[in-house]
Amino acid sequence: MAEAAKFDYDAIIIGAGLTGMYTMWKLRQLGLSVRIIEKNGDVGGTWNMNRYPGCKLDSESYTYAYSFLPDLLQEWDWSNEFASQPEVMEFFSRAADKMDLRKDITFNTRVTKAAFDNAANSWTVELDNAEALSSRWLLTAVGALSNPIMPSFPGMDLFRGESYHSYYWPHARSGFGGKEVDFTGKRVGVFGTGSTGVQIITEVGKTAEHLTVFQRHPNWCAPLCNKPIEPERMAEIKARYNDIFARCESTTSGFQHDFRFASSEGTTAEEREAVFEEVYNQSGFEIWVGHYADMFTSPVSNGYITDFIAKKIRQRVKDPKIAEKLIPKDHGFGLKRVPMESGYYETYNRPSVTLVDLVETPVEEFTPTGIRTSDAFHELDILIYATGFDAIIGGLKQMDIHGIGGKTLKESWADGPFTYLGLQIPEFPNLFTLVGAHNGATNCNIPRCAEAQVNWVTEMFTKIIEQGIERVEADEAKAEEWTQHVYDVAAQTLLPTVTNSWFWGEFGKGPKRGHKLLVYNGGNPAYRERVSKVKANDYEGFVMS
Ligand code: NA7
Repeated sequence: MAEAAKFDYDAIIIGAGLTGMYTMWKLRQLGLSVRIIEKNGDVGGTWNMNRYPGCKLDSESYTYAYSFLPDLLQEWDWSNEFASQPEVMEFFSRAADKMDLRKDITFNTRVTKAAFDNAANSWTVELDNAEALSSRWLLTAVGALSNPIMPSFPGMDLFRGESYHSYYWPHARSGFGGKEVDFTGKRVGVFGTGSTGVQIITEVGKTAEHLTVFQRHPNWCAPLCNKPIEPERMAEIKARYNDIFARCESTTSGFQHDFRFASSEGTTAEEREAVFEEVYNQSGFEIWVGHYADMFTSPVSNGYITDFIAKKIRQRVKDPKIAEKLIPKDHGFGLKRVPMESGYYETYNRPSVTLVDLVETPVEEFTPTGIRTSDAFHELDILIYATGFDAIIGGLKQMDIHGIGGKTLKESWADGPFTYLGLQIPEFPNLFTLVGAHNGATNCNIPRCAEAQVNWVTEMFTKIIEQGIERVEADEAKAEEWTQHVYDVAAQTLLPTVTNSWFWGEFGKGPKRGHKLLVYNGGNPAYRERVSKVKANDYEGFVMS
């Protein structure tokens, strides 16, 4: 496709994380001219940014690797079942070298605006360096968790100690300071007890003079059971990579783990106890997606595993009052992302660790030396915010995106995400939202489902190139049907009973304001089947011209 004369590029990709990198490689192979615009200083997305202490995979390392670089897979030895951030970053950095990607990436540059030209069937993206670039196709690969949020408390700016958000952890390449943060002899405060906070709290608790955890809601956490990968095991993994990836392709969430039983109905308490005990001591997400599938649909079944995990927390935390504060009362196990932990609960047995329940004793104000809650003053040297992200749609919201007739994405999504297969938005032709809202790759072991998605989209590009197609647009009725399907699937589960998690966003105005699900939870095989059918029906629902 030699449209470079008409436009700056055939395709512009936003984001050089795992998805954007692979997309560039695939589109290049089709002969397209491609540029990635990346807001940060290197490739790797999430793994380039989240350099906080304790940051590691909750997916088995070897299931998280790129499957399409066999040489790299064979030369790479994973140190642990669940690799830490530096190792994951190094893997994807080396992958970028192998694919020779960096020469076509504009780093440290944000897309501020993207506008569709209805006459030319093209996109113009404006960058924060005042440059503007045009392309026929625009693909966003901005990440599901790339737009961090900070809380707002009275007097926050007064605090004179060090403050860090987990996402903007200082490191040399990012320009956020390039230093190691030393907690020795320091009084540290942490906000946030999601997956990130749980990893940070466990690690910082080991060295800080004092650690104060400011908890709003506890989460149900379960043991990661990480361990080193010995050379013989690594050799065996290398020999089995194809089988491992095939297994992940077939499972509900793209992990090796999958449900053993459809239902817990008819089981005895002893049988369930034995199953739960086994999966609790097994590594990774087996505890979440490896036993009774109906824990996501039946309150009774969900109650069984919830009670089991509560019992474990009570066993592991010595002070019964602290244990009760760490047990969620507002949702069942697994209905939010389960933080995987390596000694998290035992952290609260250290005399140097204080748990502050912000529901009981809210923050009143920040001062230069610490935080006053309703019942105490906490002196602090360092504050860490593990307060999460404007998830799934935050990366797109950051940009001013205009479709046909100048319609903004904000207008289109005023009442919630509106997409076809999570991949295209009606009235925003030639725009593909990879691993985005309502998309089968977002609630999954990301590299596995992202690769499948990129493969699917680039197969569509083969057709586009062969047939000289200049415009691809989601059919509105099909998008309505898909959006409803996403909600209908969720309505069959217990997921809508817990809307205060990053799976959900708030939309609408006035009395109509409410939570809308941001992810598709029909599972990996169902999504794959759906998109295969769409392809077999000549990309039904994608209007091509
Ligand atoms: P999460 O899972 O969204 O967790 C954010 C945490 O921050 C959560 O415990 C929140 O409590 C807490 N939070 C947010 N705002 C506040 C304020 N104002 N005060 C106190 N506490 C607050 O983000 P993570 O970074 O942990 O994990 C994101 C994903 O990254 C994770 O699921 C993995 O897939 C990787 P809340 O529960 O809202 O009361």
